[in-house]
Amino acid sequence: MNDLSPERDNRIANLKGLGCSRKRVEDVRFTQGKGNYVDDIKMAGMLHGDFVRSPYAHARVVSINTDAAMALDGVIAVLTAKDLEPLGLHWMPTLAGDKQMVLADGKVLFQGQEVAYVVARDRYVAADAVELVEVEYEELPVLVDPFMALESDTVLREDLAGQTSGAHGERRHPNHIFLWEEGDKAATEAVLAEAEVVAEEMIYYHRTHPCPLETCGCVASMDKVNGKLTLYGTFQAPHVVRTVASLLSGIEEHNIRVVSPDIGGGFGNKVGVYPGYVCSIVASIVTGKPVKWVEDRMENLMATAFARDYWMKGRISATKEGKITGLHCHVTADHGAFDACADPTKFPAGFFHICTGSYDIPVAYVGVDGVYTNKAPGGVAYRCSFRVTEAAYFIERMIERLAQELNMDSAELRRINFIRKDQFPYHSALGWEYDSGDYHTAWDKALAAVGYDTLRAEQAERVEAFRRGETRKLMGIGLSFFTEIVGAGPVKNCDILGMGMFDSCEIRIHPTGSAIARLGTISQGQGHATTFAQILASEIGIPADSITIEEGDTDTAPYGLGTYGSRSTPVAGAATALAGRKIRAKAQMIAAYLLEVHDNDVEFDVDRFVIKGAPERFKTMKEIAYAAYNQAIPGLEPGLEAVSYYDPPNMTYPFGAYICMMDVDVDTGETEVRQVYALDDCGTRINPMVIEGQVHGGLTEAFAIVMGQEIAYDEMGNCKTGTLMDFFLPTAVETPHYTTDFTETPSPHHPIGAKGVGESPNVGGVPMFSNAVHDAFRAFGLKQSHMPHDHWRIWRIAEGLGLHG
Ligand code: MCN
Ligand code: CUM
Repeated sequence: MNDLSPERDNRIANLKGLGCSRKRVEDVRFTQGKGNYVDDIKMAGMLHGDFVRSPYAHARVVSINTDAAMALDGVIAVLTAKDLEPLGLHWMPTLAGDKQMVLADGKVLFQGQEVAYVVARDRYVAADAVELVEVEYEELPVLVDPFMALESDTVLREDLAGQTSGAHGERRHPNHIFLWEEGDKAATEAVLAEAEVVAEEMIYYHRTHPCPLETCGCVASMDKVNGKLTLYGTFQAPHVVRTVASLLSGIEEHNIRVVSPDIGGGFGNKVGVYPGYVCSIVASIVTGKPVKWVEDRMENLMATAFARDYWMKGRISATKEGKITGLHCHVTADHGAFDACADPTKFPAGFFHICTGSYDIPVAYVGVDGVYTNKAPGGVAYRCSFRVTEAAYFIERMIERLAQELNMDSAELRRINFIRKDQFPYHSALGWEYDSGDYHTAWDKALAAVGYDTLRAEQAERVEAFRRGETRKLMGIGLSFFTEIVGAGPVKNCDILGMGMFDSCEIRIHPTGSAIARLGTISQGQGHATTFAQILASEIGIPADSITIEEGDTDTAPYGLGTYGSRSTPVAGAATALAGRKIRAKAQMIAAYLLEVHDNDVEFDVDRFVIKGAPERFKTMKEIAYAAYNQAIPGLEPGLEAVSYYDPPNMTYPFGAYICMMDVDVDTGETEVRQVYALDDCGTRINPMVIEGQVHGGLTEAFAIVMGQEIAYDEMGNCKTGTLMDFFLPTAVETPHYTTDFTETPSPHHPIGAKGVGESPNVGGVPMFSNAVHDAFRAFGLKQSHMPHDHWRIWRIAEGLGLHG
């Protein structure tokens, strides 16, 4: 029999387990237009909701007249704050410990704010009725600049009048939300005061937006007979939505079913709770009919979770030889009208205090002031790992600035300051414990791969040629080395609205040896159905092709905190491996019984248990699965299933070395990215092809952010970038070509050594592209220019440096 069985290598290949570039199983339906997105959901008698939104950024709502709208044929209801108030639902809690208006209560605080909710027979009637709602506004002074907001007499949040403290401590001004500090301020100041060299810079990471192709939406369906509420929606964290919906509505949690169907990209935009969800639930409860709400593109860009908007003032010090001695950072964080950032509760600035980056910095301090302005709320979202993108941009710009002050090569400056391999686990000055890393190896590999010295020589020649008047194009080399922090998080210090940030996996093996596994996470395009089956395949010896992965239905999936912060692999992935090991432990007992030996006399081998020393005697997992259902095994229950809830002991710290080369036309401001090299280390790699796809996507988003994407406001608080005409979303035409590479430094605490990767390319990509632009002008003295580096702004840099003659 053994002779007929495939070779061990074939058996391993057959599993399509860890390390296999298995094709994405979900693409079969996606590429054929057979996905099932929220807007594909159609229910009998379904009604449609649409919002009346504020044209003003700050105004008092004098009156709302809904008569004409109600008179329109097909309009069922028009909800205003007055209707929600008796239910206590005209305001809702935010993830950041603040509260947010569901519908305008007395005034509006940003353009596009929800004022009234129209429910109608179809989407078209709803849109027409929105036009018929008459709202009288009285304009108020607008604050779009966070620095001015902190000086102004204009109070934005009248509901907080007189409250001198909020969810994160003291508020020193009516428009101030919190001051959050980490590190040793006095020691840092002392080091800076005595330093041989200091670089000082204000670095702005502009406001941008995740802009998933599918906008946010939901269908709420209240079954009044059975008292059950079903909510389909674009939720990155369906269980949390269920808990919040229960707490807000008073409906018991077992009577609420939240389903995230296919999601067309999340990127953090779909973590928060939006007024549309609350209004749709209320409308369904009131009408007894299913109610659908799906945003259009303008609504998505103008009113749902933005990203960044961090003003980061930095000072970094070093010895004359370039050894960094201290880092000081103060951030003015523009949170918009409500503090609706999606962060673990205890971290109002997310994990921004990873801003010491990949460097061994002995002493550091960071302080973040959160500020209210007349802009859309949200914050954090957009492939960010909770403000790590801001942190990485900050430190990687500061490194470049320091290199300038030292008149030193910035690749070398990085090298002499990297945390060394033997320093891991490394304790950073701002309180993190980096699990593992080997930065020097990654950096050397990257520099060699791009031919760094040759590039620098070419660049120097170009500068000379430019000075001689032989070319109008400069060349920038963009360097970036990042350390990510993903896998939130240990329950001891990470929670969302009080729910500890564990995650889960439940596995059920069927009698014929195939399986279903359900997880507390939810894919939005990351390929979980493909990759989680691979983890299991290697753990339990059942081919990935025989394992269904199901996520997103709270009636069936075990409780989990969802997918964001690249936490799925570090947390749910670990739960999957451990649930698999429970299956294997029981399978071992079954195998031993079948083989009539002691449990300890059998061992797992790829897809079977063999007798130690006699591998020709074995039971395959398929045979074991069947036995679990048809044999009476003394001391064992029938069946083969397991569940694991995993509380990670620490985050994981992926890292990477990114380098790009860019030509910059001094006269037109146009740029051309000639080469991008991205080396990622995300520990054990589950699916190299999926990882590459994640890196390509994240780099493209980074490219977009750096080269043109922004949510811009005028001084009246009008959002100037509410359409894809104005908001840069790169297509294949603009997107550069990427070369990816890797090193593999496993996480010591993760069951399979895997770290997250989904957000890394954005974290590392933004400093890379921006540093390239800055580097092109370094020879001419450019210190700092704010993103986005669109053609106009680059032209202005050249103009400012006197390069236009
Ligand atoms: N992976 C792997 N080996 C590793 C690490 C990850 O094969 N060592 C695989 C995973 O199995 C998974 C994918 O890479 O299929 C991403 O894993 P992970 O880094 O754990 O991230 P999450 O699954 O938690 O996804 C979240 C992350 C975030 S926070 C944003 S934002 C983002 C991103 O994923 N949004 C995305 N990538 C996205 N990709 C798509 N297509 N759509 C989005 O909305
Ligand atoms: Cu911050 S964007 Mo992702 O965490 O969903």
